[in-house]
Amino acid sequence: TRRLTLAAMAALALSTAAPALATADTVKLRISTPAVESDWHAKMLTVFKDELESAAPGEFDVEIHLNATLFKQGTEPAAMQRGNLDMAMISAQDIAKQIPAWSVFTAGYLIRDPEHQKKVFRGDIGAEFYGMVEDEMGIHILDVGYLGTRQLNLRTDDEIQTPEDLAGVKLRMPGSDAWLFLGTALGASPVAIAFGEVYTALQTGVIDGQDNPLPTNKAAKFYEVTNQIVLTSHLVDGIFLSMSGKTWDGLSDSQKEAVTAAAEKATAYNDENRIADEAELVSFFESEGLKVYEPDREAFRERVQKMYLESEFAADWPEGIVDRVNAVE
Ligand code: KDO
Repeated sequence: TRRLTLAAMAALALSTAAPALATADTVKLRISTPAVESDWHAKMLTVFKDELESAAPGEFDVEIHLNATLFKQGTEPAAMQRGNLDMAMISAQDIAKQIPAWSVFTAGYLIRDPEHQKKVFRGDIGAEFYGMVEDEMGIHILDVGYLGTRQLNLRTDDEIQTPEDLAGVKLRMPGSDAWLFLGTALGASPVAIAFGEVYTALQTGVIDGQDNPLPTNKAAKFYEVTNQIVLTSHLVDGIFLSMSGKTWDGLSDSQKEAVTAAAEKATAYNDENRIADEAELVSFFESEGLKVYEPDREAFRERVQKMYLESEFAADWPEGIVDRVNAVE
């Protein structure tokens, strides 16, 4: 029996030995994002890495680059298309620059909540729209993650009840036409600034405010340099965990399966934590001295929806898409 025990111990030691070493065949996956370390979509990349590297030992080496240190915000799709970057979390606004039909998902007050978002993108509509990205951009979308519901966050003290109250308010938006239009539709004067520069722009008063979901406002510490959060809930935002088609096409079928499964675990982790956080964060911001309140949301909804439907973006939306999205229960 003694010999058996020793053999069992040896087997155990082998199975818990250091992970398989990287070989020449190890696929390196470099991911770039502007996300800050403590935000859920940054943490979900670590979940992705851990899941994938343990599911297929030695086959992948996932390298995560946060804070836009590898590629500037918004340049990730082009980098993946050139084959200079393997993975990123891209926005509908990024995609809309190349595929105008995608601007439908940049419209305020269309997606209703995180559950609606998952159903839309994991159903027929998602298959159709992901197919366009695969065919026209050479980018493979793995899954949608819930980035959160965007709210106004201002350094000014004036109460905001309706879009008219935002007249002349310099509202930072990420830099693209689709994002800037959202700022205009809300009634503000949009200013394009990259995510990494928002804190300083708020601190120095270059802008009057910015919009992001509550968990991001906490993670990026925007509450330190602002006075109020107006719960407009104007965009139920998504982030699409994606891979360069060049990298994707080089994977075996079992590797593709492992990558897809790890991506779904990662977005599930992100969504769960972010939804829980959103339900609790109002009291955190109040304890930091911010005013947090709901404006006349119907006034915002009415104006934003009307402006999108009448916009030049809508001319590129596939026939009937708004009704189809609305019909997803
Ligand atoms: C932002 O710049 O406000 C934004 O929320 C836009 C998103 O599409 C995404 O790029 C996000 O920033 C970054 O991941 C940082 O959280």
